Amino acid sequence: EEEKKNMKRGLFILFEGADRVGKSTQVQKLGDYLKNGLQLDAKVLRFPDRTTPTGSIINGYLQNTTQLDDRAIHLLYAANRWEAKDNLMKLLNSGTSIVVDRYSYSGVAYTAAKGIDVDWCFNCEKGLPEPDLVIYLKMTTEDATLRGEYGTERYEKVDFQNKIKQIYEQHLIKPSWKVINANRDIDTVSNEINNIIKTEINQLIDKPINYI
Ligand code: T5A
Ligand code: NA
Repeated sequence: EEEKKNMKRGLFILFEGADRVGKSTQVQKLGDYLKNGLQLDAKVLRFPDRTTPTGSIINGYLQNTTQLDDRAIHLLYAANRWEAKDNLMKLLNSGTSIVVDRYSYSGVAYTAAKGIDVDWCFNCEKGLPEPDLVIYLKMTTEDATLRGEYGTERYEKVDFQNKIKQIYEQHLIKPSWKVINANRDIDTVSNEINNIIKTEINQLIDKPINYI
């Protein structure tokens, strides 16, 4: 049995992007690479976490069985992250890396795309742990709609997806984010991401955990 690398703290790697760009697929692949390729303790997480009480309201909203005011659902998404904060900190401080499927930036992009002020949207995210690395999967909405099961949940409409992309790309992406062309086969995208992690991992874990 190979010995796990002894990490001072875990790494927080986040995947963001509009619907159907391949986030969940790549989150799983990177989780496997961290565990089996780099021999790290790693865990995969997603937001919204639909298994908690706030998550169950969010799930009803996404499946169009519950109607909610735009700001009310926004605050529930944020609460769904705040209730996970202690667990995120525990994992990172105990040396477990986390690969996360959506987080605060999804929260801002999807609510701001409804016409709500970006700064208002960001306020309730302030104080949450900040990811060490954000991977933004980018492709056109037209190509994303060609992928499986598109169009069954609330937000999966072309015009709205284009607005979400616009918020991400004009307001949220920072120079430190890795913007990846997601319109390639799964392994090509995954290999590019693995190489980025392999190259940057040592400098990333030397930094303290920051907060949004
Ligand atoms: N939301 C979320 C908010 O409004 N506020 C918030 O604060 C948060 C956190 C649910 C919704 O909630 C919103 C955003 C969402 O609308 P979710 O549960 O993450 O969020 O959404 P899902 O429907 O699970 O996931 P997505 O639609 O975002 O899809 P992914 O994860 O980007 O894509 P994935 O990997 O599931 O792949 C989609 C399909 O494409 C194929 C896959 O096999 C799958 O069939 N695929 C590829 N095909 C070809 N080439 C590739 N490279 C492919 N990669 C994947
Ligand atoms: Na997903």
